Amino acid sequence: MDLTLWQYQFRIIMLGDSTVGKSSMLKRYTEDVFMECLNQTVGVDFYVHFLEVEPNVRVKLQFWDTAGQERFRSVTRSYYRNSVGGLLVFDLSNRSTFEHIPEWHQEVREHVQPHAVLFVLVGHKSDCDASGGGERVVSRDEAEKLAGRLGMPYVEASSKTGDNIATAFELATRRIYQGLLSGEVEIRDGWDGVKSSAPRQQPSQLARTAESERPEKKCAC
Ligand SMILES: Nc1nc2c(ncn2[C@@H]2O[C@H](COP(=O)(O)OP(=O)(O)OP(=O)(O)O)[C@@H](O)[C@H]2O)c(=O)[nH]1
Ligand SMILES: [Mg+2]
Repeated sequence: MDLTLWQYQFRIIMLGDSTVGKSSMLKRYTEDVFMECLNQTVGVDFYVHFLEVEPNVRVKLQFWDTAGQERFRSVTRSYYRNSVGGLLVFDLSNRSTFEHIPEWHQEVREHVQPHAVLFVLVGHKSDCDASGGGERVVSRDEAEKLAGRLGMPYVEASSKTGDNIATAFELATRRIYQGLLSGEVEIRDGWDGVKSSAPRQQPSQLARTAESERPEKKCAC
């Protein structure tokens, strides 16, 4: 099977303060590597991964890895509008990165309205207590409460150990896919958040069609 074939393409943005580990999460997910010393992202980087969300439905995930540093904000802002999903990442051992999450969320909302980006909140560096690299200063309970208030799921993960990294990305992907099936997410002209290889067939119709009626045609990237 050609691994570059896909039925849908989702654009997903990584957001959160500098050093929370956004690039490390993507390196772990797409290359299965972890680096103690990683250059800070300059502007925006780009990663690709493929995921089968159900049998014969393959999604190409395009990730925009944004720089958390404030001086790049005008560049990273221009990527909000064409993202269908996002991971809002904070560092479990750095309280201010958690406190900034509502600001990141609000900033995106302002730029994409009247549409929405489907987010997952990630408490990252969950290894921090065990590895001695720093102590956890944000409890699971308060992070779950914030996620609930912002209307998004919450997951704790570590790029260092690999724990829950795939879960975090798959949660985001499945949330978008479910949104497509339910009609919450719609493919719009002039918007690159979601692309389909069968553009005339509405994804919400797909949910109602029998298995045999799913689009057979696949598209290369
Ligand atoms: N203990 C621990 N350290 C991590 C983890 N993930 C990343 N780090 C470290 O955190 C530092 C910052 O990671 P990056 O992935 O560059 O952070 P970033 O969010 O991409 O930062 P910007 O590009 O500046 O926005 C690096 O030194 C990593 O080695 C993790 O899961 N556990
Ligand atoms: Mg980075």
